[in-house]
Amino acid sequence: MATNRTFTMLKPDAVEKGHIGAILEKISASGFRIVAMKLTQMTKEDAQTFYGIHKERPFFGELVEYMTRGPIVAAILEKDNAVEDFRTLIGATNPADAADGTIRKMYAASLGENAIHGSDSDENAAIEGAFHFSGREMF
Ligand code: DAT
Ligand code: MG
Repeated sequence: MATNRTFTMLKPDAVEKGHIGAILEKISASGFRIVAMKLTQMTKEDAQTFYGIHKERPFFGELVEYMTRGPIVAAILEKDNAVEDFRTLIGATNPADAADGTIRKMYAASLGENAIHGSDSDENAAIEGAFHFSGREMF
């Protein structure tokens, strides 16, 4: 995958609250092109694998429960400097620390339920995108 791509998930809380449209509008208005997208639900095994880096953390069980409790929107996005610019757009992990106008500030309830994922490096963007999509699902 090219390094001008990132991977995102609109997490179960954002989908439950009906924020898909508003969040996608903000992503598009910020200059990201949607390369791949689907409504899907992660299994426990999917979430354990996806968040494997956090498996020793005390919140891991809660994180897996949350991420599997309902549908998510998974997407690959393209823009110059995609990874960094998207992390800026979503804001800090804890919405209490997120800047005004960021997606987490606007739509996230708490640190544990923070509405949206954004890859933290080009390498992880490629791994995470490939976890959810095959080559022929990417446009
Ligand atoms: P980010 O999603 O900003 O990359 P991360 O990779 O450190 O943050 O953590 C992944 C997710 O795990 C995060 O979006 C929410 C949850 N999480 C992180 N730290 C947490 C904590 N201290 N308590 C509860 N959930 C936490
Ligand atoms: Mg992370």
